[in-house]
Amino acid sequence: MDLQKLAIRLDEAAIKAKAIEQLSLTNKFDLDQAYEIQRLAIEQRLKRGEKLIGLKMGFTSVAKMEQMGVHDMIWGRLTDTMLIDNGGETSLSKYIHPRAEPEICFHIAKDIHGEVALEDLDEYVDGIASAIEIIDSRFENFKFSLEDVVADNCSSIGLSIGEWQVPTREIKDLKMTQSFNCEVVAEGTSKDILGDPWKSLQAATRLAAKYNEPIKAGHVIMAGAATAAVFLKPEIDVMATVENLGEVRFQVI
Ligand code: OOG
Ligand code: MG
Repeated sequence: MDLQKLAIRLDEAAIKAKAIEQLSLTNKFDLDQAYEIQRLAIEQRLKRGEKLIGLKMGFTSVAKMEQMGVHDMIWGRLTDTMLIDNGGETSLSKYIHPRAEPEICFHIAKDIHGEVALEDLDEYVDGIASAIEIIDSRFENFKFSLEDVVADNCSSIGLSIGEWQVPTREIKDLKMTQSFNCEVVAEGTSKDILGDPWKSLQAATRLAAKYNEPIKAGHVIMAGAATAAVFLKPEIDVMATVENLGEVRFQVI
């Protein structure tokens, strides 16, 4: 099977903001091949001059796994063109069927070589912030298998990060809220991210080591959503608040 061809199909679907049929309906590929398709698709972005800014974890909460019908943790890559300024705006025309979800994001202080144990992570983190992720599956009806969504870079398309706060381990049970035009549309607790979002960062170090993807100083790691994601609508103010970590917002135009 031509993994490069599948990678290009996904990359073009993202550029054109046009959904395609699930790859797994007509192609048989396993999880490792799915990660290779993801790597090749990101390579297309890097060739166009985009810069890798970090990684995202996905399906680190039961709410997300249940919403999407998938039952394993996944990870994807983030690039600079996915960033939306805190307080900035984003146009719906860039997306297929975008959804937003409140998250917690880690800022990496120094290069990570290999898996790091949960208790040893502190020296690698110099900031924690509230964040919003926009996901936009390239597949019709937002439907996919685990392999499909991994190949599709875990539906990544956008993220906005709030002000960096001094790192603390006390983020195990923080209220997380997302609102559209001040109306709450999703609510949860950071406890639902693997019981502790730091565990998501730990998993990121394990998976990055396994797949030979370096985590570098300055990178950001998104820990994954605690709640189901909500479809964006035109002309809304999207805001996420994480208790103690502050808020982050952008305008949809
Ligand atoms: C896949 C991305 C999952 C998360 O935070 O769990 C994810 C999807 O839901 O389309 O980003
Ligand atoms: Mg997410």
